[in-house]
Amino acid sequence: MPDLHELGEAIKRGDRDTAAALTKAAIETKIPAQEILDAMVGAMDIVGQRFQKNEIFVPEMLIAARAMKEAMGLLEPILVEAGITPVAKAVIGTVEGDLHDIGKNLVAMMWKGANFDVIDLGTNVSPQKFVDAVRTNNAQLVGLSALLTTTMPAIKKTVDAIKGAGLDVTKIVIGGAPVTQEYANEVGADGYAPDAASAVDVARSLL
Ligand code: B1M
Repeated sequence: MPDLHELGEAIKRGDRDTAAALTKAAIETKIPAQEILDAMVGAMDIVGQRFQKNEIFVPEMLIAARAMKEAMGLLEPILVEAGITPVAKAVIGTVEGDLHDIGKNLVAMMWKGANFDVIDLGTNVSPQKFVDAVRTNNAQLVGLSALLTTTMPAIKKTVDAIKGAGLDVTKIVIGGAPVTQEYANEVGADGYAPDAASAVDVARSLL
């Protein structure tokens, strides 16, 4: 009988091969998809908490997220079959003029780890492209990342464009090195997260 605790441990230490093998075995032995998913999401929650406490750093979080991604790839068809849907649909991107994507990718991975369906628009994303993606995908959540003081105003433009398009039900979370809670308040964003792990907590609290 495959051990879901071991699956969680493999994800936490970023052991992709073991995570994939245990996921396959769990699927083959007909462990309910929801139980497998809960073990994975629980493991990523712990990874996030360790990151927040500075017990682990970006590289460890990245390899854990990659192991999670690999295992999720195997589980996804089973979740679809079982009618288990992601808890939310999220659109994420780095704002216009900004090419930094490492932090944004980390947030996208952690959101996927929390069982959000994430549409990643990449970098240098215009306000209109965010609006179009939110509308097309009926997204409940938007993540805006900015790493430059010179691109912070693009956060405000994007928030204004999304709210101005009548998409007020969509919650907007912002982050990035120069971004603060005060700035989030000033531009009317719904939430601010200082790091990728907190971005999960903030998103869950808004949804
Ligand atoms: Co650039 N860069 N860069 N850069 N770069 C910084 C940001 C800078 C601080 C370096 C410095 O001068 N000390 C500085 C910005 C200064 C400022 O504006 N205050 C800077 C500059 C000036 C520039 C250029 C203008 C340089 C030039 O060409 N003259 C240029 C701009 C290009 C552009 O975007 N138009 C530029 C270019 C680049 C590279 C392309 C070479 C490369 C980016 C590669 C890539 O991303 N694919 C790069 C890099 C790597 C950096 C540094 C070294 C590292 C950034 C990084 O990835 N950090 C950075 C200096 C530094 O931070 N030490 C620097 C790791 C990452 C995990 O952290 O992205 O902060 P971070 O994400 C964090 C949090 O911020 C948060 O979660 C993550 C952690 O969990 N977070 C969110 C991020 N997004 C979030 C979204 C959320 C929530 C949380 O919700 C949606």
